[in-house]
Amino acid sequence: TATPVTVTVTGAAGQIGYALLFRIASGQMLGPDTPVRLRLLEIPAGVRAAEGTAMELDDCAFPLLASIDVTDDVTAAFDGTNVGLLVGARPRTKGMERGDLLAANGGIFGPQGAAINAGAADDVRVLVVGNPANTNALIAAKHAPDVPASRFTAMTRLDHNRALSQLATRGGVPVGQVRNVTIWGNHSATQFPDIAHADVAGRPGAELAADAAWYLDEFVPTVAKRGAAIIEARGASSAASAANAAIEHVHDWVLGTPEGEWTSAAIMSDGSHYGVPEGIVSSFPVTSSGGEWEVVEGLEVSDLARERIDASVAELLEERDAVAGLGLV
Ligand code: NAX
Repeated sequence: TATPVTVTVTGAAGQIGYALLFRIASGQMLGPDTPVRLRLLEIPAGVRAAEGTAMELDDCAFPLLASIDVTDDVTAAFDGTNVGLLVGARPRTKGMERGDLLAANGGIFGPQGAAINAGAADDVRVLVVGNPANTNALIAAKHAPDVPASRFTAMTRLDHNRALSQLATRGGVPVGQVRNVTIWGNHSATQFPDIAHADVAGRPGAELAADAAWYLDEFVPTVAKRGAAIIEARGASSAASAANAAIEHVHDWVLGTPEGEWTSAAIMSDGSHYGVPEGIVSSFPVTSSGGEWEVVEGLEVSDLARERIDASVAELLEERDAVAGLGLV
């Protein structure tokens, strides 16, 4: 049998953690032939609840689940880790300024990056889900100088899936027949969900985008503000859909994207794609093969897209400057 893969999940006692862990343990993330060792990292106040989740994981008797450890020790949590899912973060609370939020998260993602640098496996791959995800990923990467920066990513797959779903509804086609939308920029309200190159059951996305009133006044805000709409309806933020997106991000990263299809992921920009400057974690259209993301080249960027991408990138640069000012990167 295959060697188990060590998967560390932070914020394991939270609502995304609860939706995520059972799917990892059942093989949906790394495939039906790969056993997993789970490491659950929580803050001390969350350890007991994480232990409860671990009991439930035991009770599923998943054949692929080789072991479960629960800890509040960041060094132990990342020792030998192959896949790190960084879900736990400090949420913005009432009256909190952006600087406070970035500083609080720097206090989480800096030490986690350092622990990954010190102890993770050579092939470690990290997905940051906890918000502000792009900048938290940047902070973690900067604290892991010995790990290639390409191993630190942030999640825009939920935004991507939201765009696929909204586009399917508009086109009146099953969502399985929609592909190649792109989320550009930051996982925030400034993100640009681009449908110009999409395939909507054989119909070019550009055709639907030509209806600018629908595209810009309905579609784009619906995708970008879907998180708030879920909170409004459910009384709690997206959890199962976020966990699903995390599963798909890591699945595609490790096992590859399907032929002829791309997805969206926020990756470290090297400055050579679509005018996005070096040194920020920004979302691009990407494919994966051999365990490496690659930016899809040669897509035409309209004036509209240029403007929207630049605006989201400007926000990422501001966040980077703010955390640099705080000494976090
Ligand atoms: P919860 O508040 O339910 O759970 C977070 C858990 O993280 C808590 O159990 C907490 O004790 C733990 N935690 C806090 N600091 C920690 C640390 N230093 N080490 C380990 N654990 C720690 O939040 P949940 O709904 O699960 O959301 C988690 C994060 O995902 C939030 O930051 C949220 O904003 C973010 N999201 C990101 C999305 C994306 O698309 N990138 C979408 C969904 C979600 O909003």
